[in-house]
Amino acid sequence: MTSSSESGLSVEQATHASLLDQVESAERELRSAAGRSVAQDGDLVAYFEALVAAEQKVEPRDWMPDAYRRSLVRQIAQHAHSEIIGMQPEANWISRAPSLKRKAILLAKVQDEAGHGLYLYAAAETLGVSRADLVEMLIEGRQKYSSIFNYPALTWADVGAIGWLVDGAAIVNQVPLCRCSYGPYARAMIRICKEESFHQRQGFEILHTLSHGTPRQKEMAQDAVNRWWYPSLAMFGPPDASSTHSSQSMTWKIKRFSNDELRQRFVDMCVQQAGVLDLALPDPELAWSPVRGAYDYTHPDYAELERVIRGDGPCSRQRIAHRRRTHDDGTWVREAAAAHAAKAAASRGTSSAGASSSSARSSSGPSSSSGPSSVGLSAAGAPVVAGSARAAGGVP
Ligand code: BYC
Repeated sequence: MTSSSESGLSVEQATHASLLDQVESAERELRSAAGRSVAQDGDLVAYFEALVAAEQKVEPRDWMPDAYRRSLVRQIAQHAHSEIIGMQPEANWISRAPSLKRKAILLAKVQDEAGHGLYLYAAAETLGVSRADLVEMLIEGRQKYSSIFNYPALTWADVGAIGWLVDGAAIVNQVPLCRCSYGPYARAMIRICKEESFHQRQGFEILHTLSHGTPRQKEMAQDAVNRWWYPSLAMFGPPDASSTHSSQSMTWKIKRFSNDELRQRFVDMCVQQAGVLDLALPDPELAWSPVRGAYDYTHPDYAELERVIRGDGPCSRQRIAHRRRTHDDGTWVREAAAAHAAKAAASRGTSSAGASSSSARSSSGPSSSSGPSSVGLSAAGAPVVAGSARAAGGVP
């Protein structure tokens, strides 16, 4: 007979394998798109539209409409900020993890999130913005990050619920982004999704252990799921009718599915997994609809989402204050890295003037007609060629 633990993980493993299959298929598409089958006849707009229509990737060297560039910078920057701010609720538990093994796993997970932030800032930089400017905009509240990270992680079970629900929602949202029309973002997403799927598994495993432990542990797991369920549903954004960017983003193939489509996908996935966890989802309206072939469910409170997005979430001020403090604490590291880069450039006999003038770079991106050509210094001091796909790492 299969133990409940084995059967629990096998259901989760099946979902994990299917998500990874989708990521791998997106990776194959990316490689074949690198071959480019669209002819360029000089008409830049027509060429851009043909690339997108033919499922080819738009690369930093290509002409692109200003609005496409702006929308990508907006989304990728918000995404990068979310990864970095998202380290806070879980990092809070590193020193209180219940065993050395749990601590090592959580430490690795939080470090992964920092890495995801870096891939994404690098992808944004290929659009002609600098990471330093983006970080500044986050700290000044001029750019957003995901609403979910404004909720507190109150118990160890929250670390499980964050992994299962928050990383689960992130994967459902991000796997389609592996097929985004902008090459550097799609490539970054492939690496991120591969790692993210393990994050979700570790959360599931924490909750499975707790829900099959003592009555007090099970109660703690249920309480965490109760508190994280609706904020996780809200991560997918406002309902389609009030989503300002979806339609244009879908035409440009930045987004592949609407907010409500992805939210539904997430609900359907969680119902099955909650059964295996032997935990209830806190929604009395949850019921299979044979007509729709999906679960009916109660939507999150979108007025609350709006408030949290505006900066009025339970931990909003604390999150930004902490980010500002750590940014200030890191000033000497950035200065040391910049000084080292300048010294290295000088010893190679080249001028370091361009490398130290991050503020001289345009923060609005290069002109859409000429395409990106700026070279600058990232916040970590590494030279960044805005036109280089390599800045976003990975695949051709
Ligand atoms: N929170 O027109 P809409 C992670 C904003 S990190 C805050 O539907 P769009 C992880 C939206 O930006 C998870 N703001 O927008 C890390 C827009 O405002 P602006 C982050 C939200 O772009 C660590 C306005 O509302 N994932 O995975 O079409 C540990 C109207 O919305 C939210 C990503 O960033 C929200 N929940 O769709 C664990 C994925 N929802 O810009 C896990 C990439 C909406 O006009 N991003 N807004 O001022 C996306 O897929 C899309 O940007 C969204 C929103 C689905 C989030």
